[in-house]
Amino acid sequence: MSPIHVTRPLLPPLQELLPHLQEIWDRRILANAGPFHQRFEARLTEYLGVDHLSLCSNATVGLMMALRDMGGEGEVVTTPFSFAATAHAIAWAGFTPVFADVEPESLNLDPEAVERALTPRTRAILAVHCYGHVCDVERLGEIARSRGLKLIYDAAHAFGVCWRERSVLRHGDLSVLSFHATKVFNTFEGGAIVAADPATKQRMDRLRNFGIVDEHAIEGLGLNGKMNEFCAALGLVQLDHVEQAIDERRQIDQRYRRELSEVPGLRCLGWRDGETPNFAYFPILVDPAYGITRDALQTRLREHDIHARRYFSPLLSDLPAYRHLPSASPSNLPVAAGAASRVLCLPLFPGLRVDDQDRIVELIRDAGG
Ligand code: T4K
Repeated sequence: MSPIHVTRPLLPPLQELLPHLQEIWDRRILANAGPFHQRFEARLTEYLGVDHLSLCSNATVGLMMALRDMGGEGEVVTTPFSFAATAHAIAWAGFTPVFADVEPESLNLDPEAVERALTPRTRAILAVHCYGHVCDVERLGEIARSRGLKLIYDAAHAFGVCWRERSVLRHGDLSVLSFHATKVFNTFEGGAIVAADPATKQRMDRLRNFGIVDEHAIEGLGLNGKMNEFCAALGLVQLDHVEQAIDERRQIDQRYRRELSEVPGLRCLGWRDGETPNFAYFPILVDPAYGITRDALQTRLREHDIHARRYFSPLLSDLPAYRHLPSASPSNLPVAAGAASRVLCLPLFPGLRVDDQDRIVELIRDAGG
C-alpha cells in the first residue's frame, strides 16, 4: 500500500496543459507579465469575485510586499497559530511581530486579544484565515478602522472561501493567497495579492517587478515576486477543475465529520454560520478524554503509513527567531498553546479513496482508550 500523506496536489490531465506549453515554446515569452499571466490574472479576478488582484510568485513574497508597502517600521499584531511564513514575512518586511491569542472555536485571532496587544508602535494587524476558516472580519475591521491601522489577511488557505455570500478576500486592505502545491488550488508555486483599490494593485504590480515604472524609472524598494508563464498557464487549466476538487473535498470532510464526531475526546473544528468553506484541511483536537495523546495518535497512524500533520505546532511564538519577544510568553497565548499541543490535521485531498478514508477512521476509533 502506498503512503497516505496529509495532502496530494491537484493536477489537471496533462493533455489539457500541453497546448499551452506549446504556445509558450512557440512564443518564447516565459516571464514578465506575458500573455498567460494576463489571461490568468483577469480570469482569476473574475472567478474569485474580487476587483483588484496581482499574481505573485508565492504567498510569502506576497505578504512581504503587502507589509513593506506600509514603509517605515513598527509592530504588526498577528497570530502565533500559523505557518512560519506569517511571522517571517513580518520580520523580512522590517516589522516586529506581536503575538495575540486565538479564539477557542475558530483558532483565528481573538479581536479582544488584538486590542490588548496594540501599542503606539502598532502599524498593522496580520490575521490568518486558518484552515480557510473565516476570521472575525467585522470586529477586526472595526479595530483597524478606529485605530487607523492597516488590516492584512494571510489568506493562504482561503481560496474560494466566502463570508455572507461574498468573497472573504474583499475584507481588509489586502489579502494574500497561496497557490503552493499543497493548497486547494495550486500552480506548483504561486500566489496572489487582492487589493481593496486600484492604486494599491498598481503599487503591488510595481513592487513585484523590482519597482520598475517604465524603461527609464524605478521607484521604491521592489523585488522579484513575479509569477512565470508556466505557472500562469497551469493556473488557467486548474481553474476548470477546482470546483469539482472542492466538491470532492466536501464529501471527504462530511464523511470524517459523520464518523468521528461521536468519538469521545475528539473535536472536529467547524464553521460559523455564514461561511462557505473550501475544505482545505481537516483538523481535529485530541483531548485527554480520547485516552491517548495527539502525538501517540499521530505515531499510531504513521505506523500504518498514514501521515497526519501537526499544523500548527510548534507555535510561531516558540520559534527561536521570536521566542525572545515579550508577546511570545506562553502565559500570553494559552488558547493557542492548548491547540498546538492537541491539533492533528488528517489526510484530505481530492482522490482520497473511500476505503482508505474508512481505514483512517477505523484506526482513529480503535486507537482511543
Ligand atoms: N501562510 C500560511 C498560513 C501558510 O500555511 C503558508 C504555507 C504560507 C503562508 C506560505 O505560502 P507559500 O509561500 O508556500 O505560497 C506545507 C507547505 O509547504 C506550505 O506551503 C504550507 N503553508 C504549509 C501549511 O504546508 P510542509 O512543510 O508541511 O510541506 P511538506 O513538503 O511537508 O508537504 C506536506 C505534504 O504534502 C507532504 O507530506 C506530501 C505532500 N506533497 C507536498 C508537496 C510539496 C505532495 O504530495 N507534493 C508536493 O509537491 O508545509
